[in-house]
Amino acid sequence: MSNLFFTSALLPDGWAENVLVETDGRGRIVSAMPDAACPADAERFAGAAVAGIANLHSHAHQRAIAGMGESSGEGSDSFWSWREVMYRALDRMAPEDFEAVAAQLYVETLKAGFTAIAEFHYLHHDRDGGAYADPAEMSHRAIAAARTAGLPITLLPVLYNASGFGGTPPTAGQRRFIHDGAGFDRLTTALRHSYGEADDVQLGIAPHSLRAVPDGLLTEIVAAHPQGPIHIHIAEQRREVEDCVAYRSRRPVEHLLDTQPVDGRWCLIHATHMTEAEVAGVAASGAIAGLCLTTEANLGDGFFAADSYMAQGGRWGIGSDSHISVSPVEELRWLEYGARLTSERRTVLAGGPRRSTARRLVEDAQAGGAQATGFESGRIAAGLRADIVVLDTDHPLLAAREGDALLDGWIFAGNTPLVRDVVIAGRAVVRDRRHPREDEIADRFKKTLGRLLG
Ligand code: NGQ
Ligand code: ZN
Repeated sequence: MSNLFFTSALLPDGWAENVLVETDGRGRIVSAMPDAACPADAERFAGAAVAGIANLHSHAHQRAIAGMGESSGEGSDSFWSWREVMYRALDRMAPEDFEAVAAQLYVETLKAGFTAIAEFHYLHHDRDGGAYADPAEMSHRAIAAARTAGLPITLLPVLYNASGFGGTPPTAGQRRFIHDGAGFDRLTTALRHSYGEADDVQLGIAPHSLRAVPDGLLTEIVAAHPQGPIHIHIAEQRREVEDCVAYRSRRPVEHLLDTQPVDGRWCLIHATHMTEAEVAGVAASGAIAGLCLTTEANLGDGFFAADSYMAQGGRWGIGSDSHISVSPVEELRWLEYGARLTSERRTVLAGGPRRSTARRLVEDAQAGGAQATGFESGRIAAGLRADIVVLDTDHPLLAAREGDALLDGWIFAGNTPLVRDVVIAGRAVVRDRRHPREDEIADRFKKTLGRLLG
């Protein structure tokens, strides 16, 4: 049992002051009482508390190459050539290197105000493509890194089986990713055995894409995993949409909706290229659209039909994917700005007159992130996890703001990170913008990159 006291907090029915949050031994909220006195034994946070947002799409290993594919004419001019740069960086990455990179990323993730991460994990095998003595070695490393940082993790072991539609064989650069159905089943069984009961770990599955998983195999693994989130990359680049149409005479989202039981367990990553009928189909399915604005911008993917999808009640969340940027502010700001730039209007995603744009974006991303990760979180309410971020209301960027104006200031104004404290399962893991292990973790990360890339 522990008590947390926030001078202001966004509760499910609105802003409240002097909120006392009681948590139980597992870090769940027992009660959230406004207008309370601060008991002597409570941990006090001066600032605006909001439920954390889950980062619903991560490839942790790509943190090692953030910003490295930005020179023209060096093989990094398209999504597909960027992918070759990324594959090459994996040639030398050993398990301890991966863990060091992931730990750095996960500390950055927490400090930015994300309170969980879904790791879409496909770096399974040794450098020569052979299985490790423990085939779950790299999955254990991801979870160890998340535990070092104190970040709840949804591990999504990826099934990667082919390099393109029609089951074309994997390329040499993909050798560390590949499983058949039986190997994938052994991995997910081992992970369930190790982490099935853990409070800080959720397990799901991730068929990599319709390109990388033939239809029959996709149907098999969906049937074999009746619980937990299912994430898939769906329609990021026009070329993959064209390849899908050439192979199946159908677009990827259309094909998925027709052939799989897409519902609230599913998260469609990069539902970038959709027709209006596909937008309506995904919105009606209850699935989450996993939006990764900064990566999609960085890789030149295209812009998601946010206005239409949200107007139809579509559910969505955000992820930092390649980690070119790790910030809910940037993801949400780019989402609204993309909608403004393409529609030539303002407050496009506010959801109606006289509403705060950031309030709408933050609340949708909280709910979508919770659904996509499987963690019971996303609101400061009894029964849910006490995963909470506190905004620094003393900062000049938030001066004279209250209520929703604080969220609008956080998401749209300036470039200073305004998340001051982060609470995970009722305990502060970031205090005054510092993580207690950040120096040690950053040192290890820098040494690792020196070895990998030097
Ligand atoms: C990935 N990343 O799996 O890391 C992909 C690139 C692919 C993004 N799609 C590789 N952003 O899709 O084949
Ligand atoms: Zn991805």
